[in-house]
Amino acid sequence: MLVTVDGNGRAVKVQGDPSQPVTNGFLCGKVAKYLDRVYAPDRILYPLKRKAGVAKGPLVRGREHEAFERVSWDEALGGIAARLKETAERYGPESILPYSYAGTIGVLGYGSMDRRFFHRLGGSQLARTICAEAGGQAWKLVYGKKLGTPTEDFKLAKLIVAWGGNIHGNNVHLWPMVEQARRNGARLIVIDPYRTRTAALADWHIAIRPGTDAALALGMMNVILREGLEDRAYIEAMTHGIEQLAARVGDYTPERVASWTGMRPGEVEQLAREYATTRPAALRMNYGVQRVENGGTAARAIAMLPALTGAWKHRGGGGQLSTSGAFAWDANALERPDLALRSPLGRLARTVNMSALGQALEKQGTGNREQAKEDNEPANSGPDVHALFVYNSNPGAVAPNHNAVVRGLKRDDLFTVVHDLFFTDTTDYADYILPATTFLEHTDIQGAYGHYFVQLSKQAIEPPGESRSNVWMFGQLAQRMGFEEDCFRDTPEEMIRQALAIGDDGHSTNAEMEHITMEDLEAKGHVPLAFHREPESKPFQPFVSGSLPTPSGKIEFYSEALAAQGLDPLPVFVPAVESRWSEGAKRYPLEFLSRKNDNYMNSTFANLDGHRKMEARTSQKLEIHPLDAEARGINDGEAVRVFNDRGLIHLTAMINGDLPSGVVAGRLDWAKLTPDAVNVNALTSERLTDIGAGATFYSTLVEVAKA
Ligand SMILES: Nc1nc2c(c(=O)[nH]1)N[C@H]1C(S)=C(S)[C@@H](COP(=O)(O)OP(=O)(O)OC[C@H]3O[C@@H](n4cnc5c(=O)[nH]c(N)nc54)[C@H](O)[C@@H]3O)O[C@H]1N2
Ligand SMILES: Nc1nc2c(c(=O)[nH]1)N[C@H]1C(S)=C(S)[C@@H](COP(=O)(O)OP(=O)(O)OC[C@H]3O[C@@H](n4cnc5c(=O)[nH]c(N)nc54)[C@H](O)[C@@H]3O)O[C@H]1N2
Ligand SMILES: [Mo]
Repeated sequence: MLVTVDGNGRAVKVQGDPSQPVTNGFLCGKVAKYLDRVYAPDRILYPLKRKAGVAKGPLVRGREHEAFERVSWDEALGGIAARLKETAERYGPESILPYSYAGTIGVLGYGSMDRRFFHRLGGSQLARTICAEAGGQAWKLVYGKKLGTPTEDFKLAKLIVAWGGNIHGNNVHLWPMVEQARRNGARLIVIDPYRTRTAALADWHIAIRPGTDAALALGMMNVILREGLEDRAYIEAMTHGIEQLAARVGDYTPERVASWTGMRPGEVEQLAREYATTRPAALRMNYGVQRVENGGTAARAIAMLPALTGAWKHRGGGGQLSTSGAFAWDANALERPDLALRSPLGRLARTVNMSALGQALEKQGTGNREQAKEDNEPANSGPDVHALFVYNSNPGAVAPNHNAVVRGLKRDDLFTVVHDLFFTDTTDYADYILPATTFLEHTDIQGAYGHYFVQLSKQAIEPPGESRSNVWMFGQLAQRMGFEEDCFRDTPEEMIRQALAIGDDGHSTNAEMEHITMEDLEAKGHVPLAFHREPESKPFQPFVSGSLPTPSGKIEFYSEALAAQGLDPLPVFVPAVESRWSEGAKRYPLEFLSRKNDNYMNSTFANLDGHRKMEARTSQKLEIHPLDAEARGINDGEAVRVFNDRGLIHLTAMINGDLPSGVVAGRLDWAKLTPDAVNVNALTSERLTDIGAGATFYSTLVEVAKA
């Protein structure tokens, strides 16, 4: 992104960088309006401290200031350090829980000074599972590494399957490649229960029932093997476990698969044949598919398809879930886990699962599955959480089981610090609020999960007011805590050099980054990884030869590693505990999709009027199939109650015949911007995915009634 700054140091324009081969000079609709966010009149510009006696809970928008008093950074850092020290002494340092996710995904902003700080303190570690862990682990179980077809190569495909991914909404920079492929005759198939913008533009939209993807992938394998459409030579050379897999898929006949997915048996066959016989066939699997109880297995089964057909061999074919595995940052230098030895614990702290934040705050355990199995009850190793430090995330809006999270955040004995740019659903529960920067106001280095370029993100403008970056804030706080290690005084520029492991000759020593120097990055802004330097003469095609970083060195259809964990070594379809086939469906028969918005970034941007306008059509709506609406006497535009044992929200019915019957959909919004101050996550659960212990936002049963 290029930023134009005027003579007064004010950013006046943002635009895509035309020299970036993937983004090619265009920005998505929400980021094109980024200056609305940077210069929003309600940005938090100073540290704030909750006034004595003001209860924690949703504050009226625009009047949040009244609950807080302005304090200096000095006072805020001093007050926070004192309270953290006291908490650590009283309950043990593990009673302090950091809670963060991606922010704007800079390498430093995401995980560097903060990790150093919490390791040295002995604070709990956080398992960052809310987004991609199930699918990420699944992909790694099959291929050993999160790599995939280069985004630019999708334009060469003749078939593109978008599986559980909303390309046009969430991943719009891939869309021009899809369009180019289609101009050359490619077909686009979208597998998504919801008719997204992407699905509406597809040649074939398969509105699969939520959580049944593993069945569909196994059904496709059944047809492919039955009809001899697999690539035997590729399977021989590159994969492990075909015999076991072949035996397993025998159970998944098109008829049985159809009964789960809601497709016709002929459609399962058609999909399998089209996928296996079109070359190149590119699979854009995305994370939508793994936000269900069986989601790890679903992602794993889907990931196996290009291995079965040898699609990787054809340039433009193969697949992509994420490209993040290609970026070998020096994580030890950045995060300094060795500092844990110097903490009062003298070891790495226990881990708390962010997808079970409600449980952790309600003193019900850590969401740590392995522990839970051993104890045969909710795990609760270590102390209850007494201090919560939130940055780069808005758990008051995005975390599952919102009501449990809120009950926790309201606890009198919980001390909460939030570092953010706006008064969010989370700052309403903060003891201290610290003002954070946008990515225009700090320097960082970026990897990617959709391309293969290392990028330098240079500070363009001064931070407004007293807002400060994550790196600065945690460095300063460390000094207040009396942590004397030099690493807490590192500058962002030094940390970027550490991330790149710049050697004596000025070059990175990281894998695939050896050609990169700081000067080069400064000059160009973006530099491709080594294997992607000459895409035309030496195209990168992963998984076509050689040994892979899996236990067998091959692509794994059969996983000993899973077997060792007591899990099924082969993919299998298991209906979700919250699905139409379960006991719970008797009381809550509708499957609820609590979806993202095309014009927000999860909860980011939802507070900006311009962005809200773009989402007006579906905002605060409950999309429902005509049959399900009729059965409940609900008409379009009527107020409805959507509820289950965890919560209740009020929405407006919007009849949508494109949904599968039995499936309803709503959108993630800020809780405090709704009349009842609750959002869709009041309905979602803290149940975890089969692999990766991730959140299961799309396995949620509800009932709907007229309000
Ligand atoms: N505009 C916009 N872009 C974004 C984001 C945003 O909020 N807005 N968020 C960013 C983030 S954090 C992420 S992780 C990525 C995520 O991008 P995606 O991976 O695309 O993730 P989702 O939007 O969660 O889910 C994609 C689709 O999966 C569908 N889906 C739900 N359940 C199932 C199922 O059981 N099977 C199948 N096949 N499909 C299912 C949903 O209806 C949805 O349309 O997008 C990023 N980009
Ligand atoms: N129901 C439902 N819930 C979901 C999802 C869904 O599809 N449906 N999607 C899930 C997914 S995929 C994800 S990734 C999570 C994401 O959830 P979050 O990680 O909470 O993501 P955001 O909503 O973007 O909130 C990020 C917050 O960090 C702040 N921030 C941005 N940059 C910085 C920075 O540099 N420093 C600091 N201190 N703060 C910063 C922003 O202002 C914002 O308030 O939500 C999950 N929750
Ligand atoms: Mo995400």
